[in-house]
Parts: sequence; structure tokens; C-alpha cells
Amino acid sequence: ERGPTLESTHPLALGPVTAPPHTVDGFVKEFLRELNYGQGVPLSRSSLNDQYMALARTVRGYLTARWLETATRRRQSPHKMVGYLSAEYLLGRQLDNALLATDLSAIAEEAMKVCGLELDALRQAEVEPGLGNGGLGRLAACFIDSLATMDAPCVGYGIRYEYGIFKQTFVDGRQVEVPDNWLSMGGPWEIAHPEMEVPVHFGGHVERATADDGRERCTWVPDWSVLGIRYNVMVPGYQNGVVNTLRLWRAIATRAFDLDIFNAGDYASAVRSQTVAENISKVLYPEDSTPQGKELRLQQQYFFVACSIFDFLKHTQPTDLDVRELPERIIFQLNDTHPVIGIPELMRLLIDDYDLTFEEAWAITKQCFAYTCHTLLPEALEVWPVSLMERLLPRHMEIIYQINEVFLAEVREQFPGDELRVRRMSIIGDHPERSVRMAHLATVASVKVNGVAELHSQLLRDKVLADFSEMWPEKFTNVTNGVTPRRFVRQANPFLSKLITDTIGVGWVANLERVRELETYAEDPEFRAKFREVKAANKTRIAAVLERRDGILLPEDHLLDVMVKRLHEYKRQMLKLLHIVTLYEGIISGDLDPATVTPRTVVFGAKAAPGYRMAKEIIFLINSVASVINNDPRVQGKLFIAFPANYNVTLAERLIPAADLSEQISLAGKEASGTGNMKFALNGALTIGTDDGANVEIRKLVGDDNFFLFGMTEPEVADLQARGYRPTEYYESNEKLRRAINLIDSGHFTGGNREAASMVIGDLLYNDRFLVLADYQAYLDAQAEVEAAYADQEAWSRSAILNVARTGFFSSDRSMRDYINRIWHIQTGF
Ligand code: CR6
Repeated sequence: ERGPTLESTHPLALGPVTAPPHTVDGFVKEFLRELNYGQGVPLSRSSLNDQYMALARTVRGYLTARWLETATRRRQSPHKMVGYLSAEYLLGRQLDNALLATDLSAIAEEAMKVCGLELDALRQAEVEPGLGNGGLGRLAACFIDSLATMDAPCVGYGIRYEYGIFKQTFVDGRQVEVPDNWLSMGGPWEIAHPEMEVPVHFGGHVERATADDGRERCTWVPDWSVLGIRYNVMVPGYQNGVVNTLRLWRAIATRAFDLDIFNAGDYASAVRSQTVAENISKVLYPEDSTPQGKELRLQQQYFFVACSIFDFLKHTQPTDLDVRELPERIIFQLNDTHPVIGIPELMRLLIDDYDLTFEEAWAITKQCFAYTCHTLLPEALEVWPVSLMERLLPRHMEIIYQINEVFLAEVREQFPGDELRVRRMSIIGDHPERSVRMAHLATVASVKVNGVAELHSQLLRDKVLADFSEMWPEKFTNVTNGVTPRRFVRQANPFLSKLITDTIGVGWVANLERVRELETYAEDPEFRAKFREVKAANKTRIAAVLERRDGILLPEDHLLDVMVKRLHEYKRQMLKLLHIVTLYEGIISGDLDPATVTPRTVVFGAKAAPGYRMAKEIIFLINSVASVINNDPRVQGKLFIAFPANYNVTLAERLIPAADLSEQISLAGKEASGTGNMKFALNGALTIGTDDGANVEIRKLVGDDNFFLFGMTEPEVADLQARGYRPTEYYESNEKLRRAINLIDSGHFTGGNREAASMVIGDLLYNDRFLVLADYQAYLDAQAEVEAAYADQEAWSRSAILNVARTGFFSSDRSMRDYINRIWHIQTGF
């Protein structure tokens, strides 16, 4: 960080900053100090929140010394760094992660005991920061964890939403959203810097004048501005003394702006302007992979990238920075299209503030960005109406036009006479209205474009961005997603972690490929028995969690079948529900003897975007089916459905380690990668899945015998859709399917009300965009295979162990190494 250098000769000021001693006494002392002086209470009168806050601050104190040290070290030897630009970071709880990183868990536990407190109770007091929707936001959190663990120079940039992803509740089986006021009890993990404000402008017009050198200069005269306030969150590496930074921005009103109006005597509008400004970082948009095109959303995007780029140029770089050297100093990674407005923003700064020509600025900018695409659904690719852009960011719109002009000239040169291609590739689209295609802008300006799993990257190259990959084949690459083994194995699954460490040593936590050493143990009956004990212990643990959290009483000794992810038609929660209803219908119609049914508990976890009607109807239907089946004595306890509300990172950490079966059943070609699929496999669940996203790679690694594959492939899907798909044909020709659908349609699950399921059923029969009915029979067959396999517990355990042993590839450390080698070309550990 740049800033004034103060000279002091006092030995304490000379540094290095030292962390408190790693002893129980040292920890107790720090904790009591935080409680007394930080919270202002004695232990005897402290509330649970006081204790949690003091504990969090104590652990943060241990991190701080390393954080300052890391920053000093990086400052002394400036290298190219990564600016990870992401509108979402789904961090999950921080306390446990920080304890693990600093290796303080045992000390903290002991220290709390000394104070008469229970560490576990304090853990429960933490409200997780839900600053993301689902996979994309959680991926960003895993990536910054890995970069710190690899000692890679990275700053994560994002938005400090006052309200994160909504809290989901169910009222009569229907989703009701409650605001997530995660900061209401205080945010002990962030450090605010209200003095380091960054001005961000909006609206107005552009003035141009010819300067003495004969060149035209532009001045953007905005008509309103806000300030970005910096909040630093520490991102600790795993027991390596490195602490990186996540920098989140909060919007507040500009003081000057307020004062003008206030002086004019209009107090009410002064306050109103403050509200307008603060709205920008007020709330996370709850849509997952479907953009809503709201103006406030564009404001959020521009706000955070403008703050971040400014911060990098003015605070992170030396004052005498030569901007021509930028490509050797920074690579901004665009996490989907949300931060793509950063491209014209950097251009604007280079041209208008640093006085470069357009050509010079473009040559630099084109080397400073890389773009990750996270979807294939065409409707999910962001576009912004030109009219909105012109109104909100007039100077940026001009620059985008200029970029497009230069780009299309290149296209025409390479493909003369192909005006159709020019129109397809243009950054500006004409239909249904003139708008900016953010994915095109990102592709044109980036050094590399990557998808998030092999299949997805291939479809990106061959379909969604085919014209671009033809023009620049070398621009396209793949980096398969990954998950951090620290949070999702070591922390989430202490029983399995102990078994692994006892067997192969502790090295796997920072080098996950080492779990391969477990392969031979799959053949060892004693090890398999221990592995089953771990699973059983995790089932007991989740049963206790669900009872306390949701009042759900899980049956014992069931196959635990889990489908947790956002609710989306393409993910096909309905396929899972049809399977359940088929089993149930078989039982109540007398076709299926309950004695022969594998006892099974199905757990759903899913939030629907508040405006996504169909998704909400599906949630209602799942809850309706659950309440009928769970209470029907004819089922004889063989089937149970649990749908705990508000699935989040904290629940995932408890649920995933307990699962036997992982449901990854999206329509082939629609799930870009998935990351839940990786977490389940690493925790010893077997996958039932389609040939989609990262499932493809999971199956290749674990082997066909240890994976339940079913359903159409992507080319088969494309082919069926081209021929014309008619779901009713499947309904008419498949008796089980017909009976399951008829049972739902009869109102059996909805108190006799047939209307209640009509939207979902009507869509399945007459539209079924994601081919649920076409894959139904194959899914049923695969589930029959699951039952057969589960009957042989020794063979099942063997497969489950092989799933753990063979999926070390899915560590986000490996993903980061791939980004470093294929895209960023940065150095680590200097
Ligand atoms: N919704 C993909 O759908 C992928 C993550 C992270 C998603 C999912 O398959 O694993 O990104 N896409 O790459 C978007 O958010 C646009 C997701 O989480």
C-alpha cells in the first residue's frame, strides 16, 4: 500500500509486527483483552455475541501480523499480480477457517474452556457472509483461499453488500424470502478504511476540445457521484504464514455533493441523495446465472470495478508508475461478465487521465484482462441496452463504439465480404433492442477466454463463441473448476480427515493429489469398516443439525440421497421428484412391496430466485410431496424426504460429508461445471449423474464402475431438439411415468387441489425445455443400479473410497495452478 512513511526509532515501531504467543495462556489473555477493551464487558456479564466478537477479533489478531508481513514482503519486491474481479464471494463462516489456517483450533478450544466457554457454541454464533448466489460466488471464495495457500499475489475485489443472499423460509410449503442482515451483529472480520475514499461518477455528458498538440481531448462531465469505501477482509493461506486481501467496496454519498444541497436549505434531498448512493451496495441480486438487466445492477458493476481499478493504479502501484508497464504488473480476471465494464473504464483512465492515444490505450488494455465464462444458457449472457449505457456511462459507451469499430475492421479484414459474420460478432447487437453484448466485449479485450470444465469450454469454442474461436483459436482455453480441500474436506469432515491423515499423513491438505495413496486401502476390509464408521458418524451429526435447525427427524440407517443446489429447471429437481413419486406410487398401488425398497432419505436444498415463478412452484411441490409421503404409513418408513430451508455454505459443510449419493442430473450441455459434484465425490459419495459439466471429468477419474451415468449426451440432446421434442410421447408410452404424473396431477399431494401443481405439470407435458421426461426412464434404471450396488456394502465402500482417492484433481489449488500457467503467468512464493 502506498501512503505516508512515518519514521520512528522506537524499537516497537521498527517491527516486524509480532503475533500473540501460540499458547493457551497467550490466547486467553488476548481474548479477555478483546472482550474487556473491545466489547467493553467483563467475562461475567458478556453475551454470546460479545464472546463471539471477542473470539473472532482474537483470531483476527493472530492473522494481522502475517497480513502486514505479507503486504510488506510484496511491496518490497513488486511482481505481476492478479486482480480477481468478482461481483460475488460466497465466503461461508470465517472463524473455523481462520483457526485452521493459523493452527489455533486446539489452543482456542482449550482457552475457551479455561474461560468456562464452549468453542462449539461460539462457532454457531457466526452468521455466514452470503455475498454470493451459488457456485460462481463460492468458486471465487475457493480460488482466493487457494491463491493464499500458494502464496500467489492476488487481491480479490468485490462488493460489500449490506444484505447478502436472502434467507429462505417456508410458509405452508412456499418459499418466503427474509432479508439477510448479516452485519447487524457486527462484522469482526473486516477492517474499514473510511478515509480511503474513491470517487465514482455516473451520468452527464462528454465534452471535447482540441488541445495545443492538435489532438482531441475528452472530458466526462458526470452529473452525480458516489464514494467507494474500502473494507479489507483477510484471506489466510493454510498454515503458511501468508495472508492475502479481499477488498470489498461500500458506496456512500459524496460529502461535497451533500453539502451543496444542504447549504441550499434542502435537508430532505440531501438525505435522499445519500439514500441513492447507499443503494448501490445495499443488496446482492438474487438471480443465479440469469441476469435481470436492472439499472442498479449496472451501477453496482461499474461501481466496484471503478473503485478496484482506481485502487490498483493509485494505491497499490508506485507513484511514478509508467502505465505502459501495466501488463507486467496486473492481470484482471473477469469472473463472468459482471466486471466487464472494467475494460472501457481502464481505457477511459488511460486516455482521459494518463493522456494516451486510443491505440496506445487499447494495446495496453488488451493485455490486462482475462475472461471466464460460467454459463452456456444463451439467455444468461449479459446485455445492456445502449440507451441505458449512454445515460449512465456516456464516455464508456463512446469507447465501446470505438473498440467495436477497430474490432469489426479486423473481422472484415480476416473474413472479407462476410457481413453476416460481422453482425453476429459485433459488440453491439440490434435485436430486440440496440444493446452491448458484454461477453463479446470481454472476448475481444481479453488475453484468454476460458470455460469452467472440459465439456463447457469445448461447447463455448464450438457453439456460443464459435466465430471468435475461429478468429482467435489460441485465445480459448479450459480451466476446470475446483474446490478448496481446507474448507470442504479438512474442516467440513473432521472424521474423514483424521482417517486420511492417520493413513497417509497430513500432506494431502495442501497437496490433494496425495489422496491417491488411499487407492490401495479400498481393498482393505479394515479400512473400509473405518470408512463406514466415518460415514455413519457424519449421518449422526447431520441428524442432530437438522433436528436442532429445522425440527426434522431423519430416520436412521437410510441411504442418504442428496440434491443441493440452486433451484433451476435445467438442473432438473423435477426429475428427482418424479423418481420419488414413482417409488411411492409403486408402494401405494401395491406394485412394489415396501419390504424390497432400499430405505432411502432424499434431502433437497435449494433457493429459488424470488422472481422465478416456476422454480417457486417446484419448491412448493417438493414440500407437498414430502409432507404426504413422510406421513403415509403404507410407506413403512422406507422413504423420507427432507427439505431444510435456507441451504447455505454452513449447511453444505454438514450435509455433504454425510451423503451416500450425489445427485448431478442436469440436462447434458447445460451445467457449465458444477462444484457441489466435486465436494460430494471428495467426501465419499457416489454420483448419479448425466454427461454434463465436470461430471464428465469426475467419471473419467473415478471410473465407470464407481459412477452411475445415465441420460442423453449433449449431441443427442441437440439432435432430439432439432428433430422436435414432444414430451407427451414419453408420457403416453411410459406407464410408470404416466402414473407418477397422474398422481401429482390428481391433487393427491396438494390436499385435493389440482390447480396447485398445474403450472409444473402443464409445463412438463407441453414444453419441458430441459427434457425431463426424455431422461426419466434412464434415470429410473440408474437408480435401480444404485439400489443393487448399495445392497453390497463392501463393494459400495470400495467405490466410495475410490471416489475420494481419485478426485484430488478437483482441488482449487490445481485450478489456480492452471490459471497461473495458462492465463496469468505470474510468480508465486517470492
Ligand atoms: N450458476 C454454473 O452454472 C458453475 C459455476 C462456477 C455457474 C455452474 O455450473 O459451476 O458457475 N454459472 O463456475 C453462473 O453463475 C453464470 C453457476 O454457479
